[in-house]
Amino acid sequence: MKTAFISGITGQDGSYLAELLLRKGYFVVGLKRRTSLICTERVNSFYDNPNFKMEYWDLNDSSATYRLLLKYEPDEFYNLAAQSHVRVSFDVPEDTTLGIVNGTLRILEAIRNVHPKCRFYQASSSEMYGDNPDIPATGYDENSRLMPASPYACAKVFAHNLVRNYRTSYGLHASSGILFNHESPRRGETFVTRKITLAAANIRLGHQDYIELGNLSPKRDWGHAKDYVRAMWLMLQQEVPDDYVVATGDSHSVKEFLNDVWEIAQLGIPEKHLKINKKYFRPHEVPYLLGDSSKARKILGWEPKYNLKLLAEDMYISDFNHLVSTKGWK
Ligand code: NAP
Ligand code: G4F
Repeated sequence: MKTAFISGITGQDGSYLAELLLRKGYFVVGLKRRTSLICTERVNSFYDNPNFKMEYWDLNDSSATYRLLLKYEPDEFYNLAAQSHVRVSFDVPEDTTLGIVNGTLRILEAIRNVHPKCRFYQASSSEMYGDNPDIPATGYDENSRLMPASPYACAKVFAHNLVRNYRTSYGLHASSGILFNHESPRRGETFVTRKITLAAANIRLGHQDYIELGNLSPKRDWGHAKDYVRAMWLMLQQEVPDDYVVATGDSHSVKEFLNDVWEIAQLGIPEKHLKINKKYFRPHEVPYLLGDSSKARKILGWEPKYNLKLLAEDMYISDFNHLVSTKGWK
């Protein structure tokens, strides 16, 4: 039986990846930082699975990384932990950057020193392309120039480079997935897609009057997290480690996503329930993201199953049903 470590187990991707690996017969060790509330909502569905174990760990603690690597000798390590909110990274730049940069370095060093057979996955991000004005018509690929536009993205570029450096210098099986935005019903409530689907469900049920948003023009290549965790696993099954872009190849503005959700919720025009609030604008915006995942499609055989419409429906229906069942609203 293979053993996999997942840091960021309580996050959106960590929970979907754990479910995938458990279905594939892995023993999964979920690495969780200490929080004042236990916050295990996303892992409750598999918490009692005998092939799952949760361990306390933190990006800022090397000793825990060494101790757990020696205890479990995992085959694979998926590093998904991060302060992952771009806007928040402008407010807490040190915490965001130190966690992503030093946290990734700590894991790579520990693997190199005590368990070099362990395969490593790094959660790199399309945010690394930033405001690069030279977007190829088919989208950014693995060789496109990185021009990060936030503390979060700068840190992800540093960690991304570290992974390539450790792969070359020490022969580690270390790969980075440059994942474009991916969403789901488990998406954090302050990311724009989830904020929109949750607001639509609340408005539809008569418990919210309007939604406050920031800049509606930026375009994103949005996919479904369930599709994207499959790509992570595929990367670590390859004989040769490498970096891969994972994206749908389709980009839409925040306004288009808002329109789609309002249509699904049958709420009429969004302007009836919309207020623009400057506080949600960023000091430095990433205007347009489109990914070219030809390499992942060719080498990993990866294909997304969800398009934007299916994604929006899945998120809205889940939010609507959850409000009805937990609050008793009709
Ligand atoms: P998420 O829902 O925000 O989850 C982040 C996870 O990291 C949570 O489990 C969080 O724990 C944990 N974490 C944060 N700081 C930590 C620390 N100091 N020590 C240990 N754990 C810590 O993010 P996600 O959407 O699942 O994304 C997973 C990874 O992919 C992240 O690295 C993100 O930057 C990257 N990424 C995401 C996307 C996307 O569109 N979703 C795209 C590209 C890359 P708590 O639950 O305690 O907060
Ligand atoms: O949903 P967002 O906060 O996601 P963002 O900034 O693209 O970052 C996400 O995707 C990255 C991959 O490219 C990940 F690396 C990162 O960890 C994260 O998962 O914002 C999307 C867009 C932005 O242009 C933002 O300015 O939506 C715009 N927006 C407009 N109003 C808003 C809002 N974003 C948020 N969060 N909240 C708003 O009210």
